Amino acid sequence: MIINWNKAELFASYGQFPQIPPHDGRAEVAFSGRSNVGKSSLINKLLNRKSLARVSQKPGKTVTINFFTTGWLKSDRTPSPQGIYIADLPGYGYAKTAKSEKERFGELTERYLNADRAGLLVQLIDFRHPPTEDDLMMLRFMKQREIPFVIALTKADKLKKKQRGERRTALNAEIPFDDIDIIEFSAETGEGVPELRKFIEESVTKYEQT
Ligand SMILES: Nc1nc2c(ncn2[C@@H]2O[C@H](COP(=O)(O)OP(=O)(O)OP(=O)(O)O)[C@@H](O)[C@H]2O)c(=O)[nH]1
Ligand SMILES: [Mg+2]
Repeated sequence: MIINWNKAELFASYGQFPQIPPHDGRAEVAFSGRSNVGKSSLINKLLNRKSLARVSQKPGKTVTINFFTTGWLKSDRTPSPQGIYIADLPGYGYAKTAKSEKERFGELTERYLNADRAGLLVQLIDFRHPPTEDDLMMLRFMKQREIPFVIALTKADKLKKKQRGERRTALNAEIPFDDIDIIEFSAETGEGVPELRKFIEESVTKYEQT
């Protein structure tokens, strides 16, 4: 499917457990990662918008799932049949988040994943650091559920070429699976945007064929 990446709008925000909007069969791609890893920045870059997804000054603040859609029907503002949904999942692993908020995060994300909506999950991992235990838990979950995923290594602009090579080598040992798709990404320079868009388009095409 060819996606019009330049027409995205916020579709809905859901923070109040247990609300998750009904799924209407359009393809959906979810973005997950620890708090501050750059999810909202990546989504904005992908959708060619400056501040569609809120980039937080205070990490760990947003315990909501924000849904975006790429393109509406002009007449009544329902998502167009060619449109896909993008789900910005709440960031995890922020130490200062209150316990009640963490529980709500867990419930919301778990409920979302259990609803089996995402045809693809983009797992964001900070290029500079080894994956956290929570990152690995997400990857194992995707594997176990057979949910297709791709890893986006964020903030690539912050690494020198040599460091990049070192981190890529280290990741091979740190991520306990073979044949993982990895895209190096920077919301600062736009590196990785064409690759990620192409990956999503191909994966949505596969999703439509099943
Ligand atoms: N240099 C650089 N900074 C980035 C990049 N992506 C995000 N940032 C910065 O990292 C911080 C967090 O970015 P967000 O996009 O809000 O991260 P998030 O994962 O959505 O965070 P939560 O919503 O709190 O879970 C912001 O200060 C961004 O400007 C990047 O590719 N390069
Ligand atoms: Mg965010």
